[in-house]
Amino acid sequence: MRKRAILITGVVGEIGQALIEALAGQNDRQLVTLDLKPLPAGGHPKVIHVVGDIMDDVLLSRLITEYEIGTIYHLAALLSTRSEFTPELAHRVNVDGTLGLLRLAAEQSQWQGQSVRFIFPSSIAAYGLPSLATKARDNRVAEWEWNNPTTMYGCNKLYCELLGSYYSHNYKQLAAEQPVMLDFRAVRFPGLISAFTVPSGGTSDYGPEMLHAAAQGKAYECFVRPDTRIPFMAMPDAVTALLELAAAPAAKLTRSVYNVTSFSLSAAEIRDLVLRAFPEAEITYSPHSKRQAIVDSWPADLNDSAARRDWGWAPAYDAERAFGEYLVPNIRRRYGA
Ligand code: AKB
Repeated sequence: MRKRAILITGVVGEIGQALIEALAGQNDRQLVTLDLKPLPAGGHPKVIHVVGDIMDDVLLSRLITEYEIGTIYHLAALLSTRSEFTPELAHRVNVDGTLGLLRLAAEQSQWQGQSVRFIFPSSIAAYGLPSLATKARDNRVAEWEWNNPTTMYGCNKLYCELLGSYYSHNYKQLAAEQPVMLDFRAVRFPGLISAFTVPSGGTSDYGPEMLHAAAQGKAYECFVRPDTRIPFMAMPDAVTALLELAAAPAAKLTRSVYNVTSFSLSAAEIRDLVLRAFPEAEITYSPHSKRQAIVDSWPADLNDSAARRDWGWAPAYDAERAFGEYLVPNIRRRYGA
């Protein structure tokens, strides 16, 4: 008899490390995690970690002979800045990797006779606003607006949302017998800020980088203009969003992709919050025109009313609480600042 399990891909990334702690604390299901890298600090007592590639079909087949996977959190991805240096690799990882897992989840749904739940973090990168004037006018975008990403990562996320919906509702729609469909659910995250990890390869990274640099007494050159505004979220709220969406009754969901957000800040406002905690910090601006253009194409705020209405989404951390109660105290402890 195979053991019921939750599979998390890309677990060594920022979201994965926070998600493991939350799932390990609340679940008696076996957690099976997959990443190209080993788990930091030698592993986690409640987790079976597999070092491997999501593109390795033999490895995935082996996993499903050993475990009956009921939920997949598919976190593995190359982020926006990194993807622009290696767009074809990004496509392979972000799209082909997701496609392989969707197929696996679809086949498992049929085999088990019940839907496998597929939880997918998408991103504000799925949006692409054409100008700063439009960004100022259409300040709080809804899920269906401005789906014109300018980055490979944004294109990948948007397309994978569509693939997820296809595998949920229309997979093999002309086959004689309708298969049991998987249950795909996605959140579009804003920029995420963790007290415990520093992101790499993203374009919203200036927020967390500014704070982590200040706590270490390092000077920081912000790569966007002071007036640049996008939405952000503290990592505990990001984990809550994934868990709540995964737990929501299917009958309540009216969409497969939901915006979620907590607070919108300009780079200057982030700098002010950082300086309030670390008054000696040296933070200057040296905008990088191409990264600036990417962030300028992302919305200033997200309309997350569908998530609030359908599954009770409500962030616990506004900007004051995120910095005052979560980020600054934990970062101070981390760096002994
Ligand atoms: C990135 O900057 O690429 C990510 C994202 C906004 O999805 N943090």
